[in-house]
Amino acid sequence: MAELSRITVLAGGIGAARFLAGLQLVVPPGSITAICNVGDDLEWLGLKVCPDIDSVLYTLAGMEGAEGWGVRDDSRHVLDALRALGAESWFGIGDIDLATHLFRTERLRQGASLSEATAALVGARGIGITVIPVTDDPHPTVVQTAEGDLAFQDYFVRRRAAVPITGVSFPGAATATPAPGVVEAIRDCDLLCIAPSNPFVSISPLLALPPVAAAVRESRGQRVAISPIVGGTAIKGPAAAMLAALGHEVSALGVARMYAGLADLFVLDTLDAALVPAVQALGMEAIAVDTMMTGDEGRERVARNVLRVAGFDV
Ligand code: FO1
Repeated sequence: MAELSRITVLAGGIGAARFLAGLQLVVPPGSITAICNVGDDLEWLGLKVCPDIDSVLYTLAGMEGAEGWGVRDDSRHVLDALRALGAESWFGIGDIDLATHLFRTERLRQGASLSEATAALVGARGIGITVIPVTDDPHPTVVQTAEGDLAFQDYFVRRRAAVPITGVSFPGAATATPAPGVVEAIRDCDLLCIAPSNPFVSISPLLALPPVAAAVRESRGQRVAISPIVGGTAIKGPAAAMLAALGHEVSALGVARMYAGLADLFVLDTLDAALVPAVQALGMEAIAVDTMMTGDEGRERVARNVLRVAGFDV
């Protein structure tokens, strides 16, 4: 069995957060680094909101909301008061969640980078995993639709992902540079996981930074991608609809095609075991295991399954 002292996870929001929560139950949290998407970030009434980073932090702290984002049982007094003032209220910020955005924005205003502000939040929440935004620079995801280009949250929350999409782009990718530690964490790990996150709007924004894609290609770690699509549907979010809209097969195989050359092993759900030979034909190993992360038990089981099939003893 290979030695496992450094695990790096390329992470979007909710799916990645659940996978990381499982991992931290199985290996020492200090051995895990999450590289987080910032393409979903938005400015909300002057505050910097980072939904994917926050989903990861709240989940690792055991305080995530029922939908996987925001804070469990949070109140919305501030949002209600803003609505009464006639302010924009389509983005559902809760009162406890608001403290995170105030804290982060104040740190940024004082001159901290996003990765420094994130590290401060990680420390304050007592989280043992290292969480790094992929970049400290602006790197938004733009969704191209029949109605024109939309910022990600404009598409996803304001328009309820109901506008037909024609593409996704990352206009900041040409100038954004990876945050400190990102390239090293990807290149110098024992295991590099591509979390079960949306390939278009969670993982592609990370890979859109050329040094990040190069580090994935050069990583000395075993590279394992976990399918976010099970039985032709997404566990969470618009991944299946995006695969269809952008001309991909709506299946784990459709996702595997996007990761050909970037992963050594593709993990798919037992429900999709029949796709194993087709994934292997893409030039990577493929193994079907239970990938359903229901409850703490499910998250731990999936983490153990992934580590086991990747050849690590846990
Ligand atoms: N998702 C929604 O569907 N509606 C919301 O009002 C909403 C608010 C929100 C506030 C803070 C936060 O961190 C996440 C929030 N999300 C909301 C989730 C978010 O839009 C997406 O889940 C991610 O960006 C996709 O990974």
